[in-house]
Amino acid sequence: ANYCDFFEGTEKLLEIWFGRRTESNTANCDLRAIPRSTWEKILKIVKCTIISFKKNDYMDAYVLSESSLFVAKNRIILKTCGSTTLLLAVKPLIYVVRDNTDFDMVIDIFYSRKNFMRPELQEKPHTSFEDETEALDELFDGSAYCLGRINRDCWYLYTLNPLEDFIGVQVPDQTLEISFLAKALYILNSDYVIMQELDPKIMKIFTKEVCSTAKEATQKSGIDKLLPGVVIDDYLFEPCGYSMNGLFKGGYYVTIHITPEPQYSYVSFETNYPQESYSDLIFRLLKLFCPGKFIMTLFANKLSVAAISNCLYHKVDFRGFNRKELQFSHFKNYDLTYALFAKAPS
Ligand code: PUT
Repeated sequence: ANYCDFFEGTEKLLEIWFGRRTESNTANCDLRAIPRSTWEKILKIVKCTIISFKKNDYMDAYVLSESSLFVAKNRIILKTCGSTTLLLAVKPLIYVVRDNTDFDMVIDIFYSRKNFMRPELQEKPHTSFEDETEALDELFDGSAYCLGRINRDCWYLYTLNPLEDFIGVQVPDQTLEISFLAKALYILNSDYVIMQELDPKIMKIFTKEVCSTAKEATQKSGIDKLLPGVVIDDYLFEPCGYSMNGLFKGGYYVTIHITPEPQYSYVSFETNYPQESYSDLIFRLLKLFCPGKFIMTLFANKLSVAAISNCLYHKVDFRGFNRKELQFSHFKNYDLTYALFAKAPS
């Protein structure tokens, strides 16, 4: 990662589920059969590298030079920040899956990201969501959406278009994603803008100036106590920046990425850990990072215990934050809540 003048912490996120049209030949239906050297080739196209690896019985988890890769039996989650070119790797990835496994269909696909802080620094096809959509449309029959305000903070999603015979993901599944951000404070009658950063004292923890190891940063910040039973693989970048992958029994993961520089501080949190309500977890995350604002999205399918959670966000009150936006979408297999909260003026 390059931390000179600016770094785009905002990630591109791709999740693809694979399946088979028939019940036969399922012996070689495990994406974890794909060797590390093949992932390295795919990641070269994305312009990032593997810097750490951990696995359990359910998932392989790679910490990358720019974020994370998770590989489960029939699902891949690739999250990359900076000026990586994630979408250039989708076609090669589909070929790799076809050549290394007996999967013969994509069950569902989700490509999503928040609007970039500096979109002009991105490379093709990430130069705009329209360009990204065009690249994905060459491979899939999908639908593209924008949630939030197209002229301010917003969140883009591309997902598979449900056809008549669309089956989709048939296991309980949920994903909570949160972006913690600084908030711009405009001074009336002037062009003067002050950024209400993510708490600078906390952000400092994720620098080599304050912590000499990733473990120290994980413990000092309290990340190790966020979710019980997690096995953590963490990395502290030189001179600053932090990534962690966490694995749980049952195929659950958590991943946190921190860009601590005050001018463009950014924290992302993501998990598929099932909860009926995520309020407690979000409270703890807010205490941990003290953002100026945050965007949360929650996907949950009908089989998920989190399905109920999707109904809660019109009621939930995160102390010290005002809910500025709330959108609820109903897709064929998943319900999605998008919400933006901003720190209440003190
Ligand atoms: N990031 C998209 C998540 C979809 C549901 N697992």
